[in-house]
Amino acid sequence: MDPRPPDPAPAPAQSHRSDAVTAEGDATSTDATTDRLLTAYAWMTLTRHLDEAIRTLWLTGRGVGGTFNQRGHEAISVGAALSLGPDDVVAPMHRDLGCYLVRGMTPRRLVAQQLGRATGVTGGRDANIHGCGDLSLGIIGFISHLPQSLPVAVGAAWAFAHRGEERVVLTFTGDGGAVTGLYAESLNLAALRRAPVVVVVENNRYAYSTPLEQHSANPDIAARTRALGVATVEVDGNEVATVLEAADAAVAEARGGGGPRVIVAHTMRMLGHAIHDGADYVPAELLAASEARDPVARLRSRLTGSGVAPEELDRLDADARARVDDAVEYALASPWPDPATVTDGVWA
Ligand SMILES: Cc1ncc(C[n+]2csc(CCOP(=O)(O)OP(=O)(O)O)c2C)c(N)n1
Ligand SMILES: [Mg+2]
Repeated sequence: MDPRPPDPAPAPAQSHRSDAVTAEGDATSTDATTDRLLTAYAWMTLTRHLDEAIRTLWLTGRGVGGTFNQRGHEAISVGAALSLGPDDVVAPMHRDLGCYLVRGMTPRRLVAQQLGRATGVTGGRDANIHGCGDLSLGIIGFISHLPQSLPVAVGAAWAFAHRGEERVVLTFTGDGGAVTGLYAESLNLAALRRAPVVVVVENNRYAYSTPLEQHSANPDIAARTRALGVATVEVDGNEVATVLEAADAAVAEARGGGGPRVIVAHTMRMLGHAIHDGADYVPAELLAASEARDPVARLRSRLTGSGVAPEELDRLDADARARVDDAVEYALASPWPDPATVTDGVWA
C-alpha cells in the first residue's frame, strides 16, 4: 500500500477580483472570464511541467518506448476539454496530455503509464499515450493508427443521439490526419446523422517531418471541411481564451442537435514530433516564431495585464510543479508489470 497521500486534486484557481473593470463597467463578467482563464492557466502549467518532466526522464535514460512532445499544444487540449460537461466523452490523440488531465487522469497514472509501470493506465502494456483511456473518466483510449479515433468518436456520438442522451463527444486530429479519407468519411457520416461530435483539428503545420504544403494539395483545412457540409471555425490555437470561446459554442451547438462541429486550431509544434526527433528539418525562424507565441507565456501576460498578481500565478505554477514531482517519484517507485498478467485483456 502506498503510504503517501492520494494524488492531490489540482488547486482550484482562487476567485479573483479584477481591478480592471471594463469600459462598460461589466466587472462581473470580467471576473468570470479571469477566473476561467486562471483555471486554464492551472491546467496548462500542469501540462507543461508534466511534459517537461517526462522529457527529462527520457533524456536522463529512464524512459521506456517513446513520448510525444506537447509543447505548443497546451491551449488547445486544455481549452477544448474545459468546455465539456461531466457526462461528455473525449477521444484524445497524442498531443492532448492537457485533455487527459482536465478529465481527471492523474499525473501519477500518466507518468507511470509513460514509464511502462504496473500502476500506469494500461498496466505496463504500453509505455506511451497509446491506448491510454479510462471510460470511468469518459476517456476513450487513443488509437495509434491515425485518425482511427475519429470514427470511434462519431460512433459514440451517434449512439448518444440515438438514445436521446444530451451528451457530446470531443475528439482531436492533426493536420496530417485531416487529409485522410477517414477524416472525410467520418465527418460525412456525422453530418448525415447529426452526431453530436466536436472535432478539433490541431494544425501544427507538420505531420511528423512533412510540412502541410507537402501533404495537402489544398492546405485550407477549414475550407475542405466546410465542403463536407460541416460547420467549421478557425481559431488561434495559442490563445486559450479563443479556444475556450469556440469550444463552448461548438459543444453547445452539437448538444443542441446541430450536428458535428469542427474547430481548426492553428498552432506550431515548439519541438520535434517526439522525443527522438530534434526537428532539424524545421526552419530555425519558424521554431523561433513558435517560441514567441508560447501559449503558456501568452496567457500569463494576458492575466497579469488584466490585473492578476504575478504571485498568484507563481503559486499555481508551484502547485503544478509539486504535483509533477510527486508523480515522478511515485512512478519511479512503482513496480514493473507482473509477467503472469500478460494475457489479461487478450480477447483472441
Ligand atoms: C495510419 C498511421 N500512419 C502513420 C502513423 C505514424 N505517425 C504517428 S504521428 C504521425 C504524424 C501525424 O501528423 P498530424 O496528424 O499532423 O498530427 P501531429 O503529430 O502533427 O500532431 C505519424 C505519421 C500512424 N500513427 N498512423
Ligand atoms: Mg501536425
